[in-house]
Amino acid sequence: MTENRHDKLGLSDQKVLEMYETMLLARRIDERMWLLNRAGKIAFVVSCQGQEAAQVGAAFALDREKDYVLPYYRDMGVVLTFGMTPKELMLSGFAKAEDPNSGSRQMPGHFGQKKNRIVTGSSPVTTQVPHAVGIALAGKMVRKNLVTFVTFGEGSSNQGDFHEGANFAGVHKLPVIFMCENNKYAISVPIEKQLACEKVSDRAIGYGMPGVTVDGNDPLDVYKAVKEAADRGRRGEGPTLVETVSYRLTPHSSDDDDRTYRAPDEVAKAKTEDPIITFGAYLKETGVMNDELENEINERVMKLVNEATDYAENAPYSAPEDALKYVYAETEE
Ligand SMILES: Cc1ncc(C[n+]2csc(CCOP(=O)(O)OP(=O)(O)O)c2C)c(N)n1
Ligand SMILES: [Mg+2]
Repeated sequence: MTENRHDKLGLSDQKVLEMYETMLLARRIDERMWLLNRAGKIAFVVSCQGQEAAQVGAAFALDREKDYVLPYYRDMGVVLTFGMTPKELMLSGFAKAEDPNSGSRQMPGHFGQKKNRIVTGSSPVTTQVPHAVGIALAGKMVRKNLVTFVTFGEGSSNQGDFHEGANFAGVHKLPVIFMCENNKYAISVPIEKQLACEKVSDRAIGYGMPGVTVDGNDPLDVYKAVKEAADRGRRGEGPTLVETVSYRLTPHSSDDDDRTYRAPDEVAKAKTEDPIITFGAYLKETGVMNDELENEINERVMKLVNEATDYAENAPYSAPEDALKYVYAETEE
């Protein structure tokens, strides 16, 4: 029998099943979006596939009532955990008026929802990092005891925004969790052409914070690291850099052909470590899930995905004149 690791982390069987269901939901929404894209129904997809364990494991370690998340475009697992619904994600995919992220102005993947403290990001990568640092500073000034959680790819860890944000957070001991989702590629550029140091987490020491690298295919490993980082932040001890190592299982986006820069057997090998499969196997080996429960979860997830697809496909587009809104304050005639 596989050792029960979640118990030791204070996670009940119910909680790890919720984690698994959220990971599966993210995966199935993403897969549906690809089908819709190839069918010509939605314009663009940028995937979470392969990173669900890192995203869901991390988000479960945060306080969903008060912490702020500043996700990057792949973080479907983070935003689902923080309360965005499959319908809302599909509305964004179909670019419909009711999309809460941007009212259909932004491309999918630009997550933002005030009521769930999901802070919207910009298309230039890594701009969310200094935003997270600023919100952590504000939270500290008003003594909210909140932490901010910001994610970015390993390629993005080369941007100035990361270094400036990390430095400021380190100097001022701000409660920020910097989580780098290392998926081994920045579009076509492999990791060895992106970094001269061995690990992204090696960069932490330069900013006076701890840096850890964990298995991004294991939601429990990620949960543990992010929980420790959140506790540290709330105790006033400052930021932490967490690097989760996984693999991007899809092309960079629906507009990319990854066969031009990586070998099919490399992708096939990564698929054997797919976190949906390995975490599902862990739950079975520890007796938390059986075939019957797995089928039940699958059916529940597919029902949500189907309902979300139908709802969003039939929802109205924005009125053309709506494009003129939210740039300047509106005045009375
Ligand atoms: C400042 C900036 N430069 C370039 C781009 C184009 N771009 C979008 S995603 C991306 C790759 C980012 O790689 P990584 O940070 O590893 O994230 P991943 O997509 O692998 O999750 C690039 C270069 C951009 N959006 N912003
Ligand atoms: Mg990457």
